[in-house]
Amino acid sequence: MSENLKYGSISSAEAMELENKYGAHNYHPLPIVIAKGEGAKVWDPEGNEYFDFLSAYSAVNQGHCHPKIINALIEQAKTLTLTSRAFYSNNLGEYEKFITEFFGFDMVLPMNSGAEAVETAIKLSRKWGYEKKGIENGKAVIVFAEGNFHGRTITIISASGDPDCREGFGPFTPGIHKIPYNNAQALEEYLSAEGKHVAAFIVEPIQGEAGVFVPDDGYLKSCYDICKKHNVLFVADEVQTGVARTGRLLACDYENVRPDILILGKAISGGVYPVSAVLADKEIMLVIKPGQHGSTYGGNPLACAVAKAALEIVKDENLIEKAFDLGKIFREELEQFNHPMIKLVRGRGLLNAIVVEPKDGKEAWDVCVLLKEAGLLCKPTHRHIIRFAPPLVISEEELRQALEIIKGVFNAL
Ligand code: IF1
Repeated sequence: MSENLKYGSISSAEAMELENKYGAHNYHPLPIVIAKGEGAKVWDPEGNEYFDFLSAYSAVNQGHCHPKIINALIEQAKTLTLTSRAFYSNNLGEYEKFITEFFGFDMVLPMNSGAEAVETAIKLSRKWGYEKKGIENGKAVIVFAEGNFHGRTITIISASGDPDCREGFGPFTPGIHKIPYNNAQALEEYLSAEGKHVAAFIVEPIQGEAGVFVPDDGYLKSCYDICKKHNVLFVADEVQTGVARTGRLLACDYENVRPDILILGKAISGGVYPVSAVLADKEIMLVIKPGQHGSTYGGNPLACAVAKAALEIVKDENLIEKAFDLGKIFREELEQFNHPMIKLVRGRGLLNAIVVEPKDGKEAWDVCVLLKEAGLLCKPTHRHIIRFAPPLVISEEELRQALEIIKGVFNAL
């Protein structure tokens, strides 16, 4: 049975059968089993090699199993893993100093998943709204953009417009208002009318789930200015776009916008451990007092060691510049390729998507299956969009090889 296996002890077919039989069916994965990863590549149990053009939804920016992060994990794991926040640990403060200086904020509130960090930002915004802005008790509103994706909790899906995310999960959290994305006028109109109840506007600088939707230049800056005018917090969810992915440290940097609250997750740990963070200055962060919010694992010693190493790599290996330069090559090559099934190429840095024009019944999902067979992994979103987000450590040579695979698949269609 295991004779043909290169990695692990079960075959791809067996692994898929086990997940299907014993795991909840809350995902519909591409039929590929990953058994090993290194840099921009992954391998299945049988030893077939693939380029990873999903990077666990931009968590693995630093590449799979980056030795510096893995060493930090191992060293810390041998020493101390969890204290809870009932006590101090000897590396939390050091990490907090590091990450706040790295992103330029006074303070951080450490959590684990992206959704938890978004929840944290919502709670922080509401509390700020009552205590600092003077919103009438129980009346705080948070504004979200249509087409958003911020995670899976009840409150977060209350802000979603996606029926798959919402249906069957009500009743929903009140105090949420949705406006169209990429429309600063809509924000101005709503805040002009209702601004005195509004604590925050929470927005993705580029909408990931919506299909890597890049707003018009100036949108974020306009929204920021409108928020300032109405004393509303501008909150950026950079869980997916942050940490060099878009060719800047933060996607908000493209418009020189410094959010009042910054939400980070995914790549702050390089895909090694669930680490998320909410950053803000003191006047905002200190509205949360002891006992009012937290998490058993948030800010644990392993998380701190891993995240510090992962962020150091961003600087050490010039991942911001790499994402910017390679992203340009990627989009230019696909635009010049000029294939009738590729309607549009869009994105920033190494967060890109193509809009697929279906042909002979072949849709984005079918293209992804063919890409997988040709040695490149990616995932469709919204039926006609394919997202391409390789680890930022990918070399130019590897990127060009990947482009050949993509072009080959489209040419064969
Ligand atoms: C899944 C999408 C990506 C996020 C932003 C918060 C979170 C996410 C901007 C929550 C998570 C994920 C999770 C993943 C699919 C995925 C995704 F396609 F749904 F939109 F990345 F593009 N804010 N994004 O993108 O973070 O709690 O998951 O750590 O499987 O649901 P989390």
